Amino acid sequence: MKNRILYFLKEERGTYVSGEEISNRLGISRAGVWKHINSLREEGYEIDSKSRLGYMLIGEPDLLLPSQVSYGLSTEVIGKVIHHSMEMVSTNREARALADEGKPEGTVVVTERQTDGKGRLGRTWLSPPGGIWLSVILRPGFQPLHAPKLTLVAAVAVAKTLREEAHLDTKIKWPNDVYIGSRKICGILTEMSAELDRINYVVLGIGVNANVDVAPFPPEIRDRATSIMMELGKPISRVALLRALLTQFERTYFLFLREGFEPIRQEIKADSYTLGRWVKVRHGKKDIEGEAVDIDKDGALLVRTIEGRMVTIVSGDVGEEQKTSTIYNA
Ligand code: BT5
Repeated sequence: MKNRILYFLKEERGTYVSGEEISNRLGISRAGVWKHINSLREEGYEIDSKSRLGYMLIGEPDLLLPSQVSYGLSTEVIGKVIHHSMEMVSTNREARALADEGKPEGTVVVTERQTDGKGRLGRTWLSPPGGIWLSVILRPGFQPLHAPKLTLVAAVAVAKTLREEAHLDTKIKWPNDVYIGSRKICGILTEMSAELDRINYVVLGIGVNANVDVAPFPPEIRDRATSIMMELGKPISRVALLRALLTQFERTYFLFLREGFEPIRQEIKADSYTLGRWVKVRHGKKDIEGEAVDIDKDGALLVRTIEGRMVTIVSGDVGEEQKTSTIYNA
């Protein structure tokens, strides 16, 4: 009901709406209207009230509140239910707990800051206020071995969203990052609960440095990180961006479910940061060095080594290497 009152005020923005009109339109008591208006004010909405005129929405909080994000969101599955709180340890952790309780596909968890945001392999993801830190619960019907492709599906969706909404020249760094130039603007962490031949759920965690200042980050991270605000020189509407991201993610996810990985693969190849570069990848216990030449039909990275051997990298960290001319000519 609270959201219906909010949406009513949004539609009538710029004019006062009487308590009586709201109560008639939505079928609740005047006291009920007043109670919900106060609760909206507590969330940070500025609602003016004038004794004979009624209520007018004059300011909205810059928070990723479900009431804000859901307004005008036209997805079918993704983000139909959004869990939000001002602070979480990690949205992936929260989403896994919700998925264990049986929450459906498309459930989104989002927060303003994480106190222990997770990267891959136990690494830390710095998550101050201003970013978009979210996780999506997915329950795909395919075999667990296909799950890693979802990281790439998400990367395509993020890259496209930042290109369309913020006009940034995004590139996908295999397997889980989105870059602007040589700096990371987004990282993705995919976690799964599965049996041998069946996925229980996948939690897809996406961290986008939206209105984040990376200056306070430790130098080794700061020098390789950027944010939308830093690229544009001004903050962006995080609510609009999250809405666009959920919409784009659903489109890309549905495309993947319908047509398989090939269209996703083509998008990654077209916007790849990694392909064509000289890379060093940890492969089992060894480091493989060579040129990243292709993404295969399963989303794996193909690296051609100095000896001309083709190595398929299924997962791992890709570091860039300076290709020295002596090695190259050897
Ligand atoms: C990732 O790991 O890039 C996955 C990050 C996923 C974060 C999201 S936020 C919502 C959801 N909930 C979570 O708890 N996590 C997910 P990885 O490829 O391992 O990269 C981690 C490395 O990125 C760190 O070791 C730092 O070097 C760097 N890093 C940390 N915070 C960063 C930031 N905010 N921006 C850019 N780089 C960062």
